[in-house]
Amino acid sequence: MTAVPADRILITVAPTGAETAKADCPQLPTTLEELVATAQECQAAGAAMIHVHIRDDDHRPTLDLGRLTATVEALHEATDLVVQLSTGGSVHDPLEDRLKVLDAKPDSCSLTMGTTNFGDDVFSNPWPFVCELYQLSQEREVVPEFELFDLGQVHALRRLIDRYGLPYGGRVHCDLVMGVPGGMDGTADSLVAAVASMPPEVTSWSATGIGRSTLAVALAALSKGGHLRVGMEDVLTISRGLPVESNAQLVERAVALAALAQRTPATPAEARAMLGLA
Ligand code: KMH
Ligand code: ZN
Repeated sequence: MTAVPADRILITVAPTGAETAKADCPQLPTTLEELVATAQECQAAGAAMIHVHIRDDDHRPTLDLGRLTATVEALHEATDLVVQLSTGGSVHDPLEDRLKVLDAKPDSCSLTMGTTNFGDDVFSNPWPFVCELYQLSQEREVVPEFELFDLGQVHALRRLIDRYGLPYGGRVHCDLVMGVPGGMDGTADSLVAAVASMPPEVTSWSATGIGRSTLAVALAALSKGGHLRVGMEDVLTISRGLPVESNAQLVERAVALAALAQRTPATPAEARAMLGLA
């Protein structure tokens, strides 16, 4: 198994998301070709994992299983990135469709630990759904990334592990998603509180700050020794009023910030070892 030096930072890119319209942001990768090109650029820039939402021919969010399967295969073929499919989808996706995402055979899947108000919408993750998705990930040998939008969800992770044991691969990787209107705010104080509440089984965690909280969260995560998720799912400006040009630009900035903290981007092989995939 690949040894992972202590200074390594896992950079995950979340290039698309389900919330932004292509018409509002033409540089958002919404076709398979754009996604693969983005993935290659982001790997070259220092990303080791990709968190994937896909779109249909009209650029609208979809959980179509054929498309998801083709996307996983194309990303595996064109890159070495750890491929993580979103099971969160969009706020409109039915829970049954979200469970079927695992049929596309990703390396990893996101798994949100509870229901969150999400702007004016509700991102629904009832406890029985969380348990079912978790058990399915164990059965299908998919490594979950636990998405934590608030402190209650950090405690729910403790409860999940107590009840069902460790994930496939034996590692526990979390991602703090901060600054969503309805979830915990994107501040250093909230990040410190969330990290302090994590169960002892957690082996790695990253953080991402939505919108204007991006830099505050990234800097706090680096200060606490965490990993980073960046990408146009989470932020569309590189500085006040200046649109992001590409996902690779956000990865490059994460690499530069990490370098200031004397951290080196993990390779995809190191990321696999970190996540229990190797
Ligand atoms: N699109 C959000 C409603 C995930 O990918 O698992 C949910 C989300 C989380 O993005
Ligand atoms: Zn997502």
